[in-house]
Amino acid sequence: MLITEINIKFKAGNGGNGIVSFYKERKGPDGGNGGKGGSIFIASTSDIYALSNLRKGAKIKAENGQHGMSKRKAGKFGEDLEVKVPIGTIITDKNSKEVFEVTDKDYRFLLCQGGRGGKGNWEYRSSRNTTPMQSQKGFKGQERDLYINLKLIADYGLIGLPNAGKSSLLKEITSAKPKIGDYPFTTLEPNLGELEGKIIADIPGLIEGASKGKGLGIKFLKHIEKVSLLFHCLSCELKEPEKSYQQIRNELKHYNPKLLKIPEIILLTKTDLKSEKEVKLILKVLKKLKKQILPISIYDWDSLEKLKTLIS
Ligand SMILES: Nc1nc2c(ncn2[C@@H]2O[C@H](COP(=O)(O)OP(=O)(O)OP(=O)(O)O)[C@@H](O)[C@H]2O)c(=O)[nH]1
Ligand SMILES: [Mg+2]
Repeated sequence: MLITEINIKFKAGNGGNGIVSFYKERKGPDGGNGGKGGSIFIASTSDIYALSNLRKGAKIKAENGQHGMSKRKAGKFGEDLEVKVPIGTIITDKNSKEVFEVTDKDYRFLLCQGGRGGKGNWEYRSSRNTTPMQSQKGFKGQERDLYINLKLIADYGLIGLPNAGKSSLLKEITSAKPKIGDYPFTTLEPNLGELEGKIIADIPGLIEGASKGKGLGIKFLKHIEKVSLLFHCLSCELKEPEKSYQQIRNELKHYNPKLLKIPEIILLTKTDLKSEKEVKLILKVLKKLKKQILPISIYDWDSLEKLKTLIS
């Protein structure tokens, strides 16, 4: 499942305590320092599903540093933790109101600083005090209460009537795992997939009257307002493909006439259900629309490859 919003707490590791210890027969202090606690770093990834590795309401903790040891041995450092979040993630510290925006692919920064280790009594030795009984506790690791929000802006949009095969295409060309069903309105929320760094949005099916609230309505069209290319899916099963096409265009127009200006390619889907001759006939009818048309089927590898080249 694609997670785009999560509240979560992060805590860097505490520093280990310094200790009080002496060489045999009290010949001087030898208490070592505590180890530094692990820090938490944020790094970017192009995997838009990365936030699903974080559990809602959980606390992500880096390892604590170990306490110091005798013979001036310092405690082991706690291991740093790297948390990957998708590019486009905005992290807000709910208390300090600091905002971190993960903008590009090589982004890495320190979010929570690990606590310093405390000093062992060896550090407190002096000519006046050769047997210091003092040591220092480790410092607390930095803690943050965060709101993480992923703002995805799709580059491409898949639209069309319910059951046109939009989600099936998204599933074939990206690693997204949308629900597929042989009934209308299988998709209730937009699905997003990624292909070579480009985000493709598959939105719930539109029907005539969607702009008046029919079906699931047009509220999801906001997800495709900024795309650079629309794929309008038209199934070979349609009796009047041209009419169905115009109906959808009409709904787009009602929502925002600017949507009609977005470059568009028609995907004539499910071509495997028809003979070559029948497909040619449909293409002939659709030619009048003067649009680029790609006949496609999830069972036709070549056609899927063609779609991928249109995207990358
Ligand atoms: N034969 C064949 N069936 C397909 C093809 N693509 C999709 N289907 C089937 O068509 C049905 C609808 O597919 P979906 O991908 O869920 O369609 P959708 O456009 O996302 O539908 P909504 O989410 O309801 O708008 C499913 O039963 C799919 O298995 C295809 O290329 N060939
Ligand atoms: Mg769907």
